[in-house]
This record gives sequence, structure tokens and C-alpha cells, in this order.
Amino acid sequence: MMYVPAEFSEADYPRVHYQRQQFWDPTRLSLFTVAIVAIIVISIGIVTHFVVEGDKSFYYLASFKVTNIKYKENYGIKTSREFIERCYQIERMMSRIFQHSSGKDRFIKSHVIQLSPDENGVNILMVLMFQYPSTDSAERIRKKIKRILYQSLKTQQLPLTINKQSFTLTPIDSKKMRNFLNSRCGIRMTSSYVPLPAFFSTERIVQGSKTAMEGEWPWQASLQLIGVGHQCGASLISNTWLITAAHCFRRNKDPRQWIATFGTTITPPRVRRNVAKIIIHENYHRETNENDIALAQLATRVEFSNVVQKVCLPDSSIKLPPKTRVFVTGFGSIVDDGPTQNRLRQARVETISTGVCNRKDVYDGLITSGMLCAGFMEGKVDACKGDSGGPLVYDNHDIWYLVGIVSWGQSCARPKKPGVYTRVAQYRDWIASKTGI
Ligand code: 4AZ
Repeated sequence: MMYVPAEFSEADYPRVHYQRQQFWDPTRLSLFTVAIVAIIVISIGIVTHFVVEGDKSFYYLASFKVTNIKYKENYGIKTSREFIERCYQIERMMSRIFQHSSGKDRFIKSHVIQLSPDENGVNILMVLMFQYPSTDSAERIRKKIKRILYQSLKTQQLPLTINKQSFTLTPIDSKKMRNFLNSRCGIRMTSSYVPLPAFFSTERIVQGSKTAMEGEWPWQASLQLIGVGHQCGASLISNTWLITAAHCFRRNKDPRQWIATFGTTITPPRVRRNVAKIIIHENYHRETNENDIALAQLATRVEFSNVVQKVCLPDSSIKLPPKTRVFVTGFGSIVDDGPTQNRLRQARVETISTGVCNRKDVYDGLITSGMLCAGFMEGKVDACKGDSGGPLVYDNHDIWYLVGIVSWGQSCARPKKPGVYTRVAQYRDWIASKTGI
């Protein structure tokens, strides 16, 4: 059946004339305005909360006694194997304690500052770093941390026996924390004090575009000839000493003509220093590139900060197996014969054994015991002109070591022509004899 609409005449249903109401009367209009303003204010508040009031770093100084180990003489030497290994064990334990807790995403890292003797064990002084909402209070966080630690002393099987009564935890600011860490080397912080995982830094110096973040390579320096500009890279190994390549001073050995700058850009630099002294290795040979190592002493010391730090020197016994992941940084050119870069660049490369590097199709016997090859046999990633003298570093459990100094290579990033670096471990005694470091 079809539906047929009924027809109505105007006579049956006379047209009714309603009076048209004004929708935007003054009351509605003002209510609407208030609502819109409220929505905008609330949205801004939410965005600000997450963007501006995000997480903040909180630092604590922890001190406690460990009773199941005995103090060793070498714990007093911060570069000794005993000190480094014990620190690593303690730092790993701290990390385990917090990884197994409710605050696992809050823990950043910890670093031991000092190990001192105690009649029945070892006293440990260390800094702990956390990330909590900036609205949280240092005291509330302190209580949370203490609770987590005490809980783990009861429930976890820990390698070290911590004396609970001896445990103290004090909030400190970032400057204080930095000062505590000044006695240690190779510890880096980004500008937000958050340590950067190494895997972030996989870009190239040659053919790359990624630049370093502030504080990522705080030992990197630029050596410049006054009135000429950047010549070489260098690495800070103390408040006053830089280590670089001997060939950087081939043109000019007069310290008064040189300056060193720090920071991720050449202009403007974060810190600038005159050079007081240049020490070139006595047996540097320009024809063979042997002993391509030099030291530069700054006229005035630099203060360590989150962007200026010393790198660790490796023990002379350090052994890096082939294909070890290392990083090279510099202001050098990113293509063969290109210009100096104003922003610091980084590249991840791999160590190559001297045996392979000395092959006839590679460097055909030119690599001596004081040299170290790093890069890739297929080329592509490499240091280049202007990176010379700069650091090749290795990350051992969050502590960075200077294993090489950019020295030479046949061109840049060519297949079977990896970068050749001065093997720093080989010169450990020479460095000590000149600087006392
Ligand atoms: C240079 O001329 C230079 N590819 C530095 C490093 C390398 C080559 C040349 C390694 O300073």
C-alpha cells in the first residue's frame, strides 16, 4: 500500500505567527563568552602543566657503610681498576634496586664519588639522580627513595651488605652535584642534566647532518690560530690540559698564537682560553705519522660544568676487540676538502684490527703499534679534515674513555680506507710524564 500524504487547507489550520525570539540576548551572550574563556584558560593550564611543568631532575647525596667488603689501598686512586670496578658494581646495584621498584622510570643514574676506609668495611659516598614532576618536593621524593631502598634491603638479595643505620640521603642542587662529580672523568650530562643514551648518536661526520647536543661531548675543544680560525680538535683531560695531534702544530708551534674554545659551536664558544704551552711528542715523524700526539696547556684553568668536562684516559692495558663501537666528534668538513663546520658533529664507527688495517688492499703495513684504525671497510662514515686532534671515545658503563686521537687517513670515508687514530693507551706513560695525569 502506498502512503499518500494528507492535504490540509489553510482554513482548517490558520497560520500562527510566533514572535521571533532573540537568541543572542545579553545574558546568553555573556554566559557563552564566560564558557569560551574558561575552556581556553583550562586548555592553556593543561598544556602548561605537561609542557612547562614536566619532569625535573632531583639530585641526592647518599652516604652509607658496606660491611661485607674490605678497603683496598687503590680505592683512593680514582683511575685504578679496583676503584672503577667497585664503583661499577655499586652503581649497577643501585640501578637494580630502582629498576625493581615502583619508581623505576624515575631513576636516571648514580655515580660513586668516593670510597673511604671504615673499621668494619667501606664508606661509600655517591650521587643519585632522579626525574620527578617539577611540582613534587625534594623532601617528599627523599622519603620515597629511602622507602624503596629500605624495602630492597629487606627483600632483595644484594651483592653488598648495606648498614641501614649508616644510611643518609641529602637533597643537593645540580651545581653541587657537578662539583661532587668533578673528581671523576668521562661523565657527561646533557643541558637538561639527562644522560643521553649512546645509541642516539649514530650520525656521521662525513655525509651526515646530525649535530651534537649541548653537553653531549663536553671534553671536545677547538684549537684555533688567532686571526685564522679553527685548525684542529682536542680533548680536555684536566682543568688545564688538552690532548691533541702533533701534526696540528706543523704550521705553528707558538702557544701565543693559539686559543682553545669549548662548546658545541665554534662561534659563539661557551668558554675560551689562551694557550700557555705546547708539548709535541719528541718522536713525531711527519712522513710516517708515528707518535702523532701533543699536549696543550691552557693559560688559565677551566671550570667544569655540564658542558665542559674532562674525558678519562684509558689504562695502558686496555684492549678493544675489533668491531667495538666508538664515537668520533669534530668540527671538521663533512665532504672531502669541505669547509670547517660551526656546529660539532658526531659519528659512530667501529674499531678495525691492525691486522686487517695493514692488509695490502687497505693501508699495506703503514699502521704501527701507536696507531688504531676505526671506521667501516665499506667507507661512508669517517672523520675528515679539521677533525684532526679530536677525540675517538669509548663508553664503558657510562664512563667515557679517550681511546684515539684523529690522526690521518687516505681521504675521507672511502672504502677500505678507514680513519687512523693515535692509540692513546700506548702513550699513557708519556702523558703522565709530561702532565702528572
Ligand atoms: C686531515 O687531513 C684528515 N679520514 C683527518 C682525518 C682523516 C683524513 C684526513 C681520516 O686532517
